[in-house]
Amino acid sequence: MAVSDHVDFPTFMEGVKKRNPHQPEFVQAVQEVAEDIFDFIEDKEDYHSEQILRRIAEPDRVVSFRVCWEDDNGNVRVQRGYRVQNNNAIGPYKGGIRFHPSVNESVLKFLAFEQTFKNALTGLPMGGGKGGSNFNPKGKSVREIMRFCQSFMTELYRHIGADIDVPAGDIGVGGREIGFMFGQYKRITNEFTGVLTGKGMEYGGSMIRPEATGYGAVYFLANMLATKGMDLTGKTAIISGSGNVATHAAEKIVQLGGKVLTLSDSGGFVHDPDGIDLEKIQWVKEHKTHRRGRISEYADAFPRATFHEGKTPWGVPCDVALPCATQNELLGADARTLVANGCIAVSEGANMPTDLDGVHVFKAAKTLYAPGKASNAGGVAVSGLEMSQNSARRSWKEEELQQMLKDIMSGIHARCAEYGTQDGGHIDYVKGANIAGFKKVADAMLAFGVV
Ligand code: NDP
Ligand code: 2IT
Repeated sequence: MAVSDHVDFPTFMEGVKKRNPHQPEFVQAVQEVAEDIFDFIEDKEDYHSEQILRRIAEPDRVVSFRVCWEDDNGNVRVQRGYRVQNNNAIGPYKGGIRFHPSVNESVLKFLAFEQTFKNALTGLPMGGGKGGSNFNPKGKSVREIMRFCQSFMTELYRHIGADIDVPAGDIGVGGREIGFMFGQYKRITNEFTGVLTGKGMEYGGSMIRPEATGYGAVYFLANMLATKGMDLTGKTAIISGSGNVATHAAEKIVQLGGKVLTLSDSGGFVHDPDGIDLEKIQWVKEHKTHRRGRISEYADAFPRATFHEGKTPWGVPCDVALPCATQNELLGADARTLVANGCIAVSEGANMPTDLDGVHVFKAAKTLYAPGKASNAGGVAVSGLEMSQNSARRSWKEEELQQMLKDIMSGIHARCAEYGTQDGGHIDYVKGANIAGFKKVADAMLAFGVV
């Protein structure tokens, strides 16, 4: 690793670890970026003297608050809520809200850090943020979820705004939760503004926002395959997760002629050798969203499929893989298995699903490997378009938005290629995404001086 005039890479990482004790996910996300950025900034004195990387890796602020609510049995429940505002150098803070028992400060700091580079890559004017709570929506009634969302927003509202910070959905937060939170924001402030994205069509939402992350991850995959003269026709795909991102990624794979073999949830994965076609994907969507079912029940509904309890799908031979569930769900050993099985390309729908060991395996094997900050940016990009539509008080047609999403994903691919193309023509998408995202934010920060 190159040595800078100021600190070398190991010393920088030691500092990050020391300042962020017990925050392994955050340290991991910073390391993945710093590995590429240290080489890039070696001969760029401004970035050193202005301590740009160190400043991006220090959130502007972390807000933590108590969220009390009453369950259906009249018990008082106490959760912790957060909003991490990482960086607003190029636009208002922007990023999702996650409700999951695993949420803590480390997870949200890593997500807000990643979001900063991702949002810069989209080419739209959005800074990076993320929020959420350790609230577990599983097993809760709709009224309980509503009361929780209202209580959460009763504190969050003072930290956000259409030109300040614009949250959206993530794990455990979909259109229904956004509706409850928007309703409470509007009630408290008496303002109808585009303060959240992922809204319903009746009150300022954008067409194709629900589909955008999964579809975008497949468009990015198609862009990567095209560099090798290939497309998705006849390709086998394994996908993890069975939520918003996974089901829409599956849908687009099938529409482009591929065959989806797996989906999963935290209980295990299903393998359907016949392929998970559009009808079966629709069944999964309804089963998971409306019936709040488990993916294991897919194997009862479609008996040629098998359920593999407690397992991830990475051992199933495939041409392409899309991790679309959660962070660190694809480890070094899984990456080695995928490479050994001849997997050509990996497009991350989730945020940081591959651990550092896995990232190094894909880089060394020259796999077509897209990090989430590039390949899953379609969701936040359409959120950015929703913000524009809200500001202009208009809405674009579906076909226009579909084309804009495709163009934005091709633009991100081109930005990655610009900074990630190596001798021999192979594109290191991790390096390309890190440098392109960093450069835009860094140059804006240089313009502002020391703030
Ligand atoms: P959903 O809540 O719709 O679905 C999450 C899926 O991942 C479920 O199948 C869930 O299974 C599974 N999952 C969650 N946590 C775990 C875990 N700890 N171990 C195994 N499986 C898990 O979320 P999304 O589809 O929206 O989000 C999925 C990923 O995509 C996340 O990493 C998110 O940050 C990322 N992302 C989402 C965007 C969006 O627009 N929604 C945009 C960009 C990235 P179970 O039901 O068992 O919990
Ligand atoms: O990780 C992400 O990019 C999201 N959860 C979507 C964020 C957004 O503001 O649409």
